[in-house]
Amino acid sequence: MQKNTVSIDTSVSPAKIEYSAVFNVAVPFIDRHLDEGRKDKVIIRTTGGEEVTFGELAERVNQSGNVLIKLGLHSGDRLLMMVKDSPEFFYLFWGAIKAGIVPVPLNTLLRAKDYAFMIEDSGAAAVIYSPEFQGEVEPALEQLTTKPEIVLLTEGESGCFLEKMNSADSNLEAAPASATDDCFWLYSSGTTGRPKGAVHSHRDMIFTSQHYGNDTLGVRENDLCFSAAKLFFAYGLGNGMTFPLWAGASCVLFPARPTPETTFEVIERFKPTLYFGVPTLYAAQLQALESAESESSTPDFSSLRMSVSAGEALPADIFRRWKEQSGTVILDGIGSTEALHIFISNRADDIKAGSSGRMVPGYAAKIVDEQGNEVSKGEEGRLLIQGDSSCKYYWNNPEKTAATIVDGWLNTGDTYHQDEEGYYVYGGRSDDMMKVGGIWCSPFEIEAKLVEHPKVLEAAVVGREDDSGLIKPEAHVVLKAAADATDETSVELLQHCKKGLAPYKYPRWFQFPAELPKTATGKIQRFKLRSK
Ligand code: 3UK
Repeated sequence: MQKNTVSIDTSVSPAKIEYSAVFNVAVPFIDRHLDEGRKDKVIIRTTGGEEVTFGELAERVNQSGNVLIKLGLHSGDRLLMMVKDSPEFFYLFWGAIKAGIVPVPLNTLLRAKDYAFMIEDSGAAAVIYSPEFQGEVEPALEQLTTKPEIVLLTEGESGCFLEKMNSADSNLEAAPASATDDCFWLYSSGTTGRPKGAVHSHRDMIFTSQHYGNDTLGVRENDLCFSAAKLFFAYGLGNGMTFPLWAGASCVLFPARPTPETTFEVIERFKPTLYFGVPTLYAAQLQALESAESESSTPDFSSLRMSVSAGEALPADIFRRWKEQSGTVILDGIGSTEALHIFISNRADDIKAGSSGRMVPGYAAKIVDEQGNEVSKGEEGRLLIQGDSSCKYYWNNPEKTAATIVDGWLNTGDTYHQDEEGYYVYGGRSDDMMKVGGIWCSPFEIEAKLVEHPKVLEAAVVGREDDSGLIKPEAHVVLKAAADATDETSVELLQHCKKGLAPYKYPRWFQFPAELPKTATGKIQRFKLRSK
């Protein structure tokens, strides 16, 4: 048997990571724990009351890999997963990787049209989904002329994936790969709304888990991680799965929608040590905490040693209020799907509220002007980063790959500057994309939906700050008949958007101008509509 090892030298900073020539990342993430004596330790707890030990996980991953092979999947085939946060997410993801199959977890908030595109774009050989998402996945499959060979529910009917796993062999040899071979993909939204499959290698999850998970957050065996951000999101995938796995720690999985009430319940019941949220959720949680009748209704946050935020910039005011309410600091850090996780971050011993912090060890950054020259300290420019967790390319999209990965540097599309103390400060997107609740939201997609409405002539959507300083979509709509500019029309348009778009994408405000600002060539000037 060829050896499959990774060695980490932590006596240097950043830690030096070396891989054997033959390397499958499922071995150090899953099987290593058996050799290190964690067979009976619980890795996964669920709000449904399930507990999975490292020993059971290793067996289930093998069974899952064996089912995928028996279903006819081959090395390099794509397995699209619309799967809720649950143990089977782990089984499918790692079973695929161990068997040489490429898992592609998808955002479970998307609509049939989005899934149809991704199934086609990825050339998926298999689609496996939780029954909760049947209502969007099945119409997507119906729209396609060529369907994936394998379409299965995870659970809930005879012949489902979990049932097949029960009778599968629980031994599986890891498929031979290398540290830089394609391992898994994550779809990232583009400015035109057409998502791009970011292809990640075997080494990428090790790089993020070691440099950010272990070395920046200090995740250790006695930690319990709770990520309100779901596993399909690169942020949640690290927080809720790869960091606890890498450190031999544990996680708690919660499949439903995170709200202030539900997240507080999970914190009280499971007593996590690390909590991961996004700014919008922190804002909603604070509103609930600050309007609570008495102190006795404040949840018990004493188990938390730290909170973490990413996805969009965390306003300094939210940092301050959360510390007051929960007693913990929030570490804000910027990450991306392409970089896989956070590459600039605050640290427990080095925080500047309102900034993204400093470089995570192992990553490099430069801030450049339009010509690609580095700007001087304090000046704004485009942020480029480098690190061994960066995706190799976008599937089926050489133009976007060439525009995003230039000479080994990843163009984040973000404007940044470094302040006099060296902290990185976010200055906005270099394009028109918005982050809403930590998830990408393309103005073009909402505009396209609005113009479908019979009363609408044209529309422009921009980000506008709400009362908490967080960005939400605002629609500027030119109506066919000026007399329709009423509250009733706003309600109608709102219903129309909610029906056809992912739930976080509807406009929160409607304006009815007589016309939209445009360039000579007819391009809408969104920057002129943004609130000053
Ligand atoms: C923005 C931030 C300011 C920024 C992500 C943590 O968000 C993640 O990935 P996405 O691909 O979006 C990436 C873009 O989101 N952004 C993210 N975090 C911050 N802006 N401050 C922040 N702290 O525009 C970036 O380019 O959805 C976050 C870990 C993994 C991730 N994928």
